[in-house]
Amino acid sequence: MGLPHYVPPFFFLAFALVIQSVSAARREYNLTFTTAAISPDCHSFKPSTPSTLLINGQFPGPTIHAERDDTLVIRVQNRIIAVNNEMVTLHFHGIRQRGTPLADGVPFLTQYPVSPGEDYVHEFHAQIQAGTYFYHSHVGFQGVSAFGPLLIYDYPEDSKDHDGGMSLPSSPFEYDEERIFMLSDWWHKDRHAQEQGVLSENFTWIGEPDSLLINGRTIYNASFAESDECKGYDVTTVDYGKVYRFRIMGSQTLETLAFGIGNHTLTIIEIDGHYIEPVETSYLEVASGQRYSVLFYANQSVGNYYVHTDVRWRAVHPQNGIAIVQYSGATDPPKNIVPDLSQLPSFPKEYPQWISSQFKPFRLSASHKPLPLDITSPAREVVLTTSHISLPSGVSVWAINGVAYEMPKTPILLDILSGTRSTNPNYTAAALGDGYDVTRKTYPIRKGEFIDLIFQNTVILPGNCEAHPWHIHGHFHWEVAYGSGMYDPSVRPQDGNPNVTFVTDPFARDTSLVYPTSHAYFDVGSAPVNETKTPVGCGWKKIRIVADNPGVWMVHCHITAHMSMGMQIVLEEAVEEVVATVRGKG
Ligand SMILES: *[C@@H]1O[C@H](CO)[C@@H](O)[C@H](O)[C@H]1NC(C)=O
Ligand SMILES: *[C@@H]1O[C@H](CO)[C@@H](O)[C@H](O)[C@H]1NC(C)=O
Ligand SMILES: *[C@@H]1O[C@H](CO)[C@@H](O)[C@H](O)[C@H]1NC(C)=O
Ligand SMILES: *[C@@H]1O[C@H](CO)[C@@H](O)[C@H](O)[C@H]1NC(C)=O
Ligand SMILES: *[C@@H]1O[C@H](CO)[C@@H](O)[C@H](O)[C@H]1NC(C)=O
Ligand SMILES: *[C@@H]1O[C@H](CO)[C@@H](O)[C@H](O)[C@H]1NC(C)=O
Ligand SMILES: *[C@@H]1O[C@H](CO)[C@@H](O)[C@H](O)[C@H]1NC(C)=O
Ligand SMILES: *[C@@H]1O[C@H](CO)[C@@H](O)[C@H](O)[C@H]1NC(C)=O
Ligand SMILES: [Cu+2]
Repeated sequence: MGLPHYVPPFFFLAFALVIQSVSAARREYNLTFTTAAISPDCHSFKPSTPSTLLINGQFPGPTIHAERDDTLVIRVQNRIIAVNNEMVTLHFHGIRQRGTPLADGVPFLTQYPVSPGEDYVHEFHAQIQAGTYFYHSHVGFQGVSAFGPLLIYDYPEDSKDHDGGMSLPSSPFEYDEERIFMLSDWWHKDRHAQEQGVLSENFTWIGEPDSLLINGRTIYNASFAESDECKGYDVTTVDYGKVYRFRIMGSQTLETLAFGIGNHTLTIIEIDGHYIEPVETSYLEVASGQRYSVLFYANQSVGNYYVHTDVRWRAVHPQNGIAIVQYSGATDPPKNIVPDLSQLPSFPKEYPQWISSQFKPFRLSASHKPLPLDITSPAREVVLTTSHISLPSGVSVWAINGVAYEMPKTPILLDILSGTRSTNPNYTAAALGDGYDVTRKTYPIRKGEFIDLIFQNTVILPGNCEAHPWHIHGHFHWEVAYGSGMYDPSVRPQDGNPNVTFVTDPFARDTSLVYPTSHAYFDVGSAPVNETKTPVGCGWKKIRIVADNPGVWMVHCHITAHMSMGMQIVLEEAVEEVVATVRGKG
């Protein structure tokens, strides 16, 4: 079982020919929202009203499986019975929705949110995408529990027996079985109160999570574990000698998490739905919205091993992000096991860019282009400078180029389709300015344009700079450059500036973490300082997209509280083609 462990290219090509003849399926799922009072970490806290959202009665929600040529028909059903008439949507995170912007699930952008008793049907095609995705609510703080896995398989054969014993011919890597690890964060606080707090004139931060959950479970305190209600730690079983594809999903709403498994290395093969050249690592960094697939070689002695997740780039560390990988034949650990924290995998701080500089897109051969992009093409740059500011009213916002997002009164996409919104923005004027159209309240982008978005972290001192995971709807993107301090467009690769890294062979993904490169919470040497009230640049990342998907697409920080506080923009893309695109599909 040496590395890299993948099938030779000729095998892959032979397979590619075979799959051409396989016909696509229509896969229907009903995803039904209800509420319950649950305690996934076995703590005595339960919200006073049963406000935790479940999907099909489960937390996390059920796994959606599809092959990439399939059409998914997903009926979202709001069956919440509560006094406050709570509305919902579902977003299919990482799915490009080419030609199907109505299926993207963003409230007041692509649809009205779904009221209790109502349904909304999403219909879309995965097209050339295959990999690890997830779905989550895009309303308020619902995503803390309203989420579940969405897996798109390359080949029809893959999804037949994903939990069984057969060898899966999943391109281009070989493995026996697969397992899911959904990470999330959990508070002993009422979700509605948290949401009101961050939007209030009397700003109250949501606080740091009390627990870190793996597949919706942990034990906050071993003394609570005895109760019948407590499900204990999540246990993943493996057989000695097999190779597994572990899919790790960043379904948490705040933290950037490290993830590791005791006494085992992980070989990364997929990032956000794109294969990379295998990279062996002792741990992963998973920001909110990011996903990884790793190969896991069950080649250690038969026993139980800790799975560990912990907070990165913020100051508070719940000591309970724990689960267990159990080899068949090992003795069951006691339910109320008190973990020896010194035995957990530890996570060094490889500051600031983790090991992403080692990631290269997967190539079948030297000449194979994994993605249709000439990275040397010039692109229009749009700098998105973000800062946390307190308005005179007392409301605290995260603004982008001085503007905090406000939800439109009616969904922009529906206004385009009904003809009540103009479909001829002045692209030239937007491009001459900072990209923002103040009348439309969007960033219009022209069909076919190459756009570089620069996410610029700033801090207004006294304060701390933070890590922000940026997610783009309707697209994947390439991370083409990053650096510390303030972005300087005049710096070129040949300048050898140590503060800037240009990525020569970028990999694609859909959620990129922009690191705080100074004045950060953990950076006790330099924070907080207070010499100025002018924003200070503290890190940036440049990502590239190609405008090939007419629609209206959210670009936002995937930290739910930041997003609620305004850290989102809308790309209004090839708007003159949206009506024909949507009608053409419908
Ligand atoms: C999904 O819900 C619809 C509407 O309630 C119902 O007609 C259909 O039978 C359900 N399908 C499944 C697979 O449960
Ligand atoms: C604002 O918050 C403080 C501290 O939590 C509280 O004492 C005060 O009553 C709140 N004021 C309003 C107007 O809600
Ligand atoms: C766990 O709960 C017990 C009993 O309530 C308490 O004595 C102990 O301090 C708690 N431990 C932690 C780490 O909270
Ligand atoms: C796993 O690693 C820990 C820490 O390095 C070590 O103490 C322990 O003996 C190892 N366990 C096994 C089963 O190899
Ligand atoms: C287990 O597999 C890993 C990954 O392939 C490898 O690095 C390691 O040497 C193997 N260990 C044993 C004991 O075979
Ligand atoms: C679009 O904006 C450009 C630049 O401001 C301006 O020259 C042009 O007249 C505008 N076009 C229309 C149709 O308003
Ligand atoms: C890099 O950043 C440091 C710290 O801000 C600064 O002192 C230095 O001048 C920068 N180097 C270049 C070449 O810009
Ligand atoms: C920043 O402000 C705090 C409180 O006003 C003060 O105690 C501290 O000395 C200041 N730090 C610097 C570096 O000026
Ligand atoms: Cu999202």
